[in-house]
Amino acid sequence: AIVLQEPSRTFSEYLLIPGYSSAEARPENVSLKTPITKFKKGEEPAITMNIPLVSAVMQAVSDDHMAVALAKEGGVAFIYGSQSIESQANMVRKVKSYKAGFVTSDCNLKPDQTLKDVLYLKERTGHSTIAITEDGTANGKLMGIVTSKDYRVSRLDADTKISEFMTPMDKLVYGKEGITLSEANDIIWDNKVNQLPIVDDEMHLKSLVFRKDYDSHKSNPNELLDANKSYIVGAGINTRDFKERVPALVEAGVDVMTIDSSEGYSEWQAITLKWIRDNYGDTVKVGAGNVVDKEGFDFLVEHGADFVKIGIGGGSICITREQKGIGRGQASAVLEVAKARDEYYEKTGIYVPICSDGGIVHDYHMTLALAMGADFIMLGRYFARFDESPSARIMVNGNYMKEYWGEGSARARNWQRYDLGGDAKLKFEEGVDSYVPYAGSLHDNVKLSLDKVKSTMCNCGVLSIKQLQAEAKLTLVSATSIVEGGAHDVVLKDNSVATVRR
Ligand code: MZP
Repeated sequence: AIVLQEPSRTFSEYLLIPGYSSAEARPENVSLKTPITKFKKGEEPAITMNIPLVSAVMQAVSDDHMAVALAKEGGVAFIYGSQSIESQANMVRKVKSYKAGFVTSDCNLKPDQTLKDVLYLKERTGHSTIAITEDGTANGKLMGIVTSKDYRVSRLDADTKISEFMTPMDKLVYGKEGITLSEANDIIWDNKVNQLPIVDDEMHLKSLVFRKDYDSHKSNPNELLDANKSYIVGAGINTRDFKERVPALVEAGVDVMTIDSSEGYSEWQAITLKWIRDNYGDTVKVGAGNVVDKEGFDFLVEHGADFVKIGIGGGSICITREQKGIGRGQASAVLEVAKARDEYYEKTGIYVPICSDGGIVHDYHMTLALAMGADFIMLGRYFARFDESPSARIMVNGNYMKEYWGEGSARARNWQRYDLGGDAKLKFEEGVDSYVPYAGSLHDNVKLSLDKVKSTMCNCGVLSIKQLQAEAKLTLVSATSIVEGGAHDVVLKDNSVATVRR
């Protein structure tokens, strides 16, 4: 065996050393733009993100709601592949049907459903407006609208039928299909409503326009849209059913895919990539992984990957290292693969972005991952905590939690992710089922995390991710300096100790 002498290191073993900060080094001057897909020297990548974050290919993390919420912030969600092809393609289709300024309603109920259904849908989607259509579908005949003010003030029973408290059609302000954004805007303002259903001549619902869409559209310069003004969306694929899944996702409008696998240095990935290139050339964008060293990176790039994902065994829900004894500390893996990417660029003039996947615990780990060479970061636990993730919010021991389970857990049963060509089933678990503390809205949390990243970049005197990768100075930390980094040698005030004021 070859024994690497350098230990396998994690993010928490490093710190950044500040560099010279000029007066220009202010957070508002920092750009977090970053490429997702490979490009030639002097050319632009096909897809660039405005923030370096993507959400994990996981049942508990990335569905269509997550995809829209993250694209609004400038990142990309990879919709989970451990579901039927039809249902994954439908999620992609829903995301692509959201238009800038127009939100196609996927939040509908029938008049004979109850307040309980309204509350569940609101909790699940975060939408405060629900369209009531004849058959409960997005294209059904519009019967009314329910917003929280319709039921919040009156003490209604959870079993009250929606028809008893919705704003019915004759009291509803609506617009006809074909009106322009500014006409819709005028109706909204003239009638002092917060939302405007758009219907066709038969009163079938076409979309909902929200007042906040104009505001957020104007005020969020990061929002990630491609040529037809729809949100950018990603999806996970596997090395088994790609011949059926890829065409369905492409037909649904997916912008970028990734082969989702616990170990990507394999012939299965080469076969999958070859099939995609043979059938679609370079028009379909697909990343591959996960790998943890130069050999893995070179292999996937040679077989046509648009980006390469790094990380084995570092995910918060992952027990692969305990079960199988394989993996590598995420920092060591990113550092080695980033070097391989730079060498490849030097040699060929082709830049293949790399993604650090899993193991981000603190916000500063994001900055470290970028400084170590990652072009973007995939996160599971982080996004699972927000309103927009698919799992239910539940109370555990007096605290709100969200459920978060690994793709290799018995709950997800994503055997394709661990597939080595055997029979089609999960043989043993490589992931756990867990809770993560509920943390509120994606928008607020992403903003806070990235404010920290930008602030640290200013401390390092850099204004872009490229500059951070080139100029960051990192130091290893000793066990005793880790102690020095937290509050130490003081007695922390604690809420349980009564304070006597004089
Ligand atoms: P984290 O952000 O929760 O630390 O890690 C998320 C990453 O863990 C995912 O993107 C994926 O690569 C990996 N993952 C997902 N399921 C499992 C598992 O069940 C896993 N072992 O390791």
